[in-house]
Amino acid sequence: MTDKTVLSERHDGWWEITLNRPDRLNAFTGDLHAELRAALEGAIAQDARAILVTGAGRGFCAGQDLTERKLPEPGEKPDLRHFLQTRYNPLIRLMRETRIPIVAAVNGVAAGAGMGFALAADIVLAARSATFIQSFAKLGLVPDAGSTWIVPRLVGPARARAMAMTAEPVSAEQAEAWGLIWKTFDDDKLMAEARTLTARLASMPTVGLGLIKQALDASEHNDLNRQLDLERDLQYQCGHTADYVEGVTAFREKRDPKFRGE
Ligand code: T3D
Repeated sequence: MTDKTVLSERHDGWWEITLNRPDRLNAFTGDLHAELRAALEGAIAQDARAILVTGAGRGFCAGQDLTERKLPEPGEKPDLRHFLQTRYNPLIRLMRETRIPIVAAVNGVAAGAGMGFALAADIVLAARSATFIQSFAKLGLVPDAGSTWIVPRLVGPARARAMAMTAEPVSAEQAEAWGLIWKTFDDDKLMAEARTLTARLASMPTVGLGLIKQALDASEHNDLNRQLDLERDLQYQCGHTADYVEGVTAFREKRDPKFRGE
């Protein structure tokens, strides 16, 4: 038995990071936040070329641990900004700003900030039995962990508003049909599929994948002209990588490329 709230396992070029509070459906505590940030930063610092995040047990992540906070006494005004500023916001920024591709394998319910955490990944896979819940409205809260930004961009304003205001669960298959996530798999196939995908990303041109992240993120606020200029500049950078030369050479030689991530 381990009392670690996050497990981190190194593979060949990629890391698997598992939230490990299964009896609480992997709800976020201060310790879990700290260990998750350390695991992500550690993998990035140790030259991970892809990262897989998932949850232990039957849940992916049930959002903020609702037993962690002391509720305010009458007349007391708690400062919830503090927890977003010091925990959730740095986590989501780290995931979006790193140039390393992140895959989320949503093995069970992803609720509240747990859903925002899942959607901050670049590619989201889910078990058929998983559900996605914007549970905040049931607590008198607004969606956080980036949900008010990413959910409308993925599924459109009508679905985003209904999800946020009703807090109704959305099934994995519905989430896939809406474009909230990439793919759904049978429960017993999810982890094998997620590991195969993450290992494949780790063997691809890492610099190019990172610049794809940069281009797609920038497109959220750029007009076409600025985006065309950005594509030109990023392609210039890609042209200087060994992986570009290897990709074109392998195509011409009709063989599989061997990318080194540089
Ligand atoms: O304060 C701030 O920092 C503000 C920021 C907030 C960010 C947020 O994430 S707010 C949203 C917080 N999360 C939720 O509101 C979800 C609460 N959980 C649920 O609604 C349900 O548990 C689920 C729908 C996720 C799953 O339901 P079900 O029936 O599959 O499981 P369950 O029986 O409810 O949960 C299993 C156990 O996990 C249970 O404990 P028990 O009875 O076996 O001892 C349950 O209490 C515990 N658990 C589930 N979610 C949380 C939790 N314990 C603490 N915090 C949780 N969020």
